Amino acid sequence: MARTAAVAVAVLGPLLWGCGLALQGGMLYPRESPSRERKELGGLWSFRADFSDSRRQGFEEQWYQRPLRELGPTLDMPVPSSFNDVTQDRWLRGFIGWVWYEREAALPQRWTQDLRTRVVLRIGSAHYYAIVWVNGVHVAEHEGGHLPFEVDISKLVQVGPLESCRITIAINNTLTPNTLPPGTILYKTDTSKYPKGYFVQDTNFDFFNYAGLHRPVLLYTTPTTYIDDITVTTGVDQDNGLVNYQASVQGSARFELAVRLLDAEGQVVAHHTGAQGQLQVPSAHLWWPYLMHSYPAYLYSLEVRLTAQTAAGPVSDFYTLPVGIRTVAVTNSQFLINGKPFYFHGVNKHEDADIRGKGFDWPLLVKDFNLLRWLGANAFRTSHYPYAEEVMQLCDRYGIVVIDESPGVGIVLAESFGNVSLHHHLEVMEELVRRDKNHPAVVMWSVANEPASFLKPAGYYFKTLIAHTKALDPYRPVTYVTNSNYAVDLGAPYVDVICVNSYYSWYHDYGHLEVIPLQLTTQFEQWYSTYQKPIIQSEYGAETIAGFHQDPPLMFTEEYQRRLLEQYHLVLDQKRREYVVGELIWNFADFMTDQSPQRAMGNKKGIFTRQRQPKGAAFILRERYWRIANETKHLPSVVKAQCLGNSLFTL
Ligand code: BDP
Repeated sequence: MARTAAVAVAVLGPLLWGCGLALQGGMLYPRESPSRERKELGGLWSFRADFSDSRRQGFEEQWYQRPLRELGPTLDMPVPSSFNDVTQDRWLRGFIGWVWYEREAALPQRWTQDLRTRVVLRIGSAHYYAIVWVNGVHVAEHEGGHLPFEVDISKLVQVGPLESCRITIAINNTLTPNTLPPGTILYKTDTSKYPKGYFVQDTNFDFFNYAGLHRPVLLYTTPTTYIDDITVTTGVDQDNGLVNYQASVQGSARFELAVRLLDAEGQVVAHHTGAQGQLQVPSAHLWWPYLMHSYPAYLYSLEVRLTAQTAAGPVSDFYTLPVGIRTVAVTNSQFLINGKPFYFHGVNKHEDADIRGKGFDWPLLVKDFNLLRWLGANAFRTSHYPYAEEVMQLCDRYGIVVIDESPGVGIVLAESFGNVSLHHHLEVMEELVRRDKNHPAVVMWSVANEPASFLKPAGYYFKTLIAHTKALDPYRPVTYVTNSNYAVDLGAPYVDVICVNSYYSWYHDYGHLEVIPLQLTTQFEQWYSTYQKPIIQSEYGAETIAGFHQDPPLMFTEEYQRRLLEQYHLVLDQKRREYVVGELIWNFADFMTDQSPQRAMGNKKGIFTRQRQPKGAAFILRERYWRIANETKHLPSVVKAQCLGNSLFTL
């Protein structure tokens, strides 16, 4: 973490503070189609961290102008991955400042010669601030480590015979009071204790600030006149499914759009022409959450076909979007999906694993979804930042309901409630809604986790943020997750659902599990009587080191975690019959944090280890979640039988 170097955020300043890139383009997920190709740029990239005192050597020497290897030593760096844990270098593990990634990409001839082809470079996530050059030309900058950005590079690669291009990406992981999440660089100026220029990155969140190219980087093509964005909202009218769509086109004003909706068997069930319209689906199959229906997660395909006249002749573009027909609504005591009460029984997650840190990894992802289904979990929250788009796609396919959270975690300084921060936060919500609006699995936006919502500016901050998010998407409820006291939470009047985190008999009353029922009951009753809104227990849990055992239970043992859960469940079982609409355990799996005396190699509140092996608590939750699913009476009888027999589920 620390290193004797004057990193000087001030020196990085002009690049870091240039807040506010207007949102451009629709950011449809790059899918192959008869008119679109994609080329993954995963694998080994050249890498160098700028260890110079100013951290500006790379800019001074213009490392983007020539291949990185010609300017000094480089490392092989896998992409996607965090860079922190893949080497043996302790300085790189805790590095703060600019790191440089570079690779050559071979380009198919057609891409460089056919001027009716548009070539786009897309970066799934670069944490935190990124600057991109192609063949030494600056093409993009992006602030924010958890959402994709892209740039049209056609002009740079369609310049005569060219077989490859060099992509250079500089990334800075420094967090400031105005970034999301916020952080502070602390300079340790007492020279009797620290060398000159010593600094550390301070944060107010409980996970390791992994950095690098965390998600796929790829090139894709579209025709020069192309479908730029599609927005779908759905409704239900008796037996009819309603699919409202709106498509936008770039590149030409003279175009026609034809839209078809196909069912899961590939049969056309509705069609329409024009840039917007409503498709009616008689006897529609609704998108139901996992364990709420015998055929959950039913997806239709919306095929959009564009034909346009351009100076170069006719052009066609095709894009297919998965669509789930479902409705979401909130009453003062219920969360409704398709008009039926939905109870969130699930987890909070992190993007976190050995070696790769926050790097996207298919085996890990599929394992996590298999564990969720084994557990009988029907929901998770993307604590504490947006997850990879591929995660959202699997949620759609498996019926796992998502509370989609922004990276607004650790907003506790007064400065982080000011206009600069608010402006950036609004922009991040725009990017998040733009990316995830069409996922049926996403049923609620969470704008923040545990902000200092008792501070005076929090009232205005959350009023503005929530109103803006609702204006972007009137079809989903909005919340933020609080650990404040019900009486002083200045943002609570604006949320649709109260999400409360509490750690009874963990962060206080150590060992006194017997006080949980009283304290939890008081918590729920106070919040409900003040706001009359449905409540989700959005976090609860206990640090547990797998393999530690003690009976009677002591803190950190598997027995303590189990008993603590059971005490919570006593109250949840009463209150879920009233106004509590969900429970999400903290956490799905153990995860890495900064080092501190409170953390033994990371946060150990997982019900699975970091390697995804179950602790005792996983079995308690599994039994509970399947039992609750059974009570909803939607579960098909064959699944019920399996559940009651406690056999293995391979749904
Ligand atoms: C909660 C935070 C979460 C922490 C958790 C904990 O929302 O990020 O990891 O506490 O202390 O308050 O384990």
